[in-house]
Amino acid sequence: MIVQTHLTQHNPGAMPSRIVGRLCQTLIGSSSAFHRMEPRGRERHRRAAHLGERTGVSESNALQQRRSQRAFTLIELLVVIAIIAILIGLLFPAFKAVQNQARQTQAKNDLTQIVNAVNAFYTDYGKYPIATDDGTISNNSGLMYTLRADSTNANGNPNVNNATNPRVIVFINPPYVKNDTAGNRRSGVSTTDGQYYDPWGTPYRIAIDGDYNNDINPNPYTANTGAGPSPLMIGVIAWSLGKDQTQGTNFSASDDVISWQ
Ligand SMILES: [Ca+2]
Ligand SMILES: [Ca+2]
Repeated sequence: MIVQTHLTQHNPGAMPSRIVGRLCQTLIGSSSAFHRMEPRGRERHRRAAHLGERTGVSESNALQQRRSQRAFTLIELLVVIAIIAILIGLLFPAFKAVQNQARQTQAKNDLTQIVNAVNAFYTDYGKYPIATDDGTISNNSGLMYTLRADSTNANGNPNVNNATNPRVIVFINPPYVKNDTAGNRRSGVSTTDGQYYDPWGTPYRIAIDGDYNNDINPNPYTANTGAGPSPLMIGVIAWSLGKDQTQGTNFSASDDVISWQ
């Protein structure tokens, strides 16, 4: 319309209306083509954006689908927890059994060291380190002070001023207990009471042939129940009351650990 008005203003009546119409058509057509071509970049951008939106939506859906496929349901989670609980229930007793076996092995090793220390003392001094008979030594602190060459003036230590071990020979060197409070002493010597404790918290028992007739009489266990005859033809024995911290009678039925087997 603008073009038509313009042409009319400059040469009114000189040009037939058909030509004017064609010119207008041409110019308007060119103008339309121009307008169609000019925003082609924007059109592409819009289409790309639209396509991108669609792609984004489809990707989001696929992601959600994958997540829903990968996620655990509550039932599956409960089943997994139940299986883990059953496995722990099965393995825990086995773990405790292994732990107890390790403690028995440690107790056996400690008992062997005690017996060897007493025999070594006998070899060095020609007598046993403590005045005793064949009876059970329940409180081993005096014996341990002597064998450890510890002259501490405490707990009725017979080795004060190295009285019972004048050559100050260390025959045994056990570790100290980690927790030196009543009921918590394990696997070592207490500086509080001087006793040597087993892995379950009971002082090791010891018997020495204090009457020097080459036997321990009687055997602390019923004869021929797994701990030998009675009397025992041995100079020194030591034993642990085991996990139940109680002296057994029938050795095979007890959980005790002994040095002479
Ligand atoms: Ca004897
Ligand atoms: Ca026992």
